[in-house]
Amino acid sequence: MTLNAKHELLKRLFEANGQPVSGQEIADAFGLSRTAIWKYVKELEKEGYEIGTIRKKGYYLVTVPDRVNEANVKKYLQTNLYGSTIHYFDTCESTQFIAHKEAQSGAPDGTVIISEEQTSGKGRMSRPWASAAQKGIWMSIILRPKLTPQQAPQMTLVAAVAVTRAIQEVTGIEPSIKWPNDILVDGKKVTGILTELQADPDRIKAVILGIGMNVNQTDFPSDLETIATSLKMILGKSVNRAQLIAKILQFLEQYTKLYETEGFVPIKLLWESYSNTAGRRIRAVMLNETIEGTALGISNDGMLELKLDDGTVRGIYSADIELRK
Ligand code: BT5
Repeated sequence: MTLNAKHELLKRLFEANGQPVSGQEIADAFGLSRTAIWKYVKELEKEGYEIGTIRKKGYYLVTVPDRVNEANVKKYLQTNLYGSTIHYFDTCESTQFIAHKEAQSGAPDGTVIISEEQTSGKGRMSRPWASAAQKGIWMSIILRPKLTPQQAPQMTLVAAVAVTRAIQEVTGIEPSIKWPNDILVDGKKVTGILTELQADPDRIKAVILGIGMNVNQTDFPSDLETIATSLKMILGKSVNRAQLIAKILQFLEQYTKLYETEGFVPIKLLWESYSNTAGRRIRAVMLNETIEGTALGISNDGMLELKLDDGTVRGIYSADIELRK
């Protein structure tokens, strides 16, 4: 990944661990004036970095803001493509809305929209999604996978596996996946995934993958108290959101590629190893019916297979699942 002068400045400030960094050296390396570098320093200050100056020596980093802006995320990013373009907002209605618009105007594969806060975050079927400022990861990723529209719903499961792996790697917490789009810890929801599609009948134009992760909340609105949790509430300490975002993007890129090249079976195996659904008695609430039975697992095309009490097996594409005792 090539860094521009601003990212290089930030990188050097981080690496210098509080020691001064020469603005002149960066200016020379990028063929810019010292004033141009000074303008980047001012931009970084606006983004919440506190930067000191020592005459003739340069700039040094005083404090880093807890922000999931482009520079902070890119510090941790280890992908080939995903996250190369990041659009960052302090606040917005929903990153999904922005991602849809960006996708329509031709945003490249792997473009990421991140916001510190959403005022109208949404779940499936336009349910509200609580997105407190600076406490979580509220992001949408524009993907242009080499898949058919029929294969697109399985991207939810690809994303669920990527998110689970990322949480494990960054925090050591072992979440479980509840089909199709919930990531749970101790039975409470820590992440929800929303997969939306722009497609022709035979061709995906874009998958808009929304990921909402509760990271550093210490409380929730009363209607969510019993069903939601955050990584901080589990660990007892704050988690670096930028690092988590970078890890999610890394696993998402890896598993999307795996799905494109090897099909759904390897994803299904990974998914089943993290799932808490298979083998459980569940109630599946769908738009026009509710059925109960034992979850057998998922089929090779991502359907949840449910064995009803009369022995028949039903495949379910989309439902709300209640895990029974
Ligand atoms: C989901 O829907 O779980 C998908 C959530 C996707 C949110 C992301 S954030 C970035 C992107 N931009 C958006 O606007 N959306 C995506 P669903 O399975 O329908 O779950 C919604 C239900 O979860 C709500 O009806 C609440 O009961 C509950 N809920 C709302 N906010 C929550 C939160 N922060 N944590 C846990 N549960 C929540």
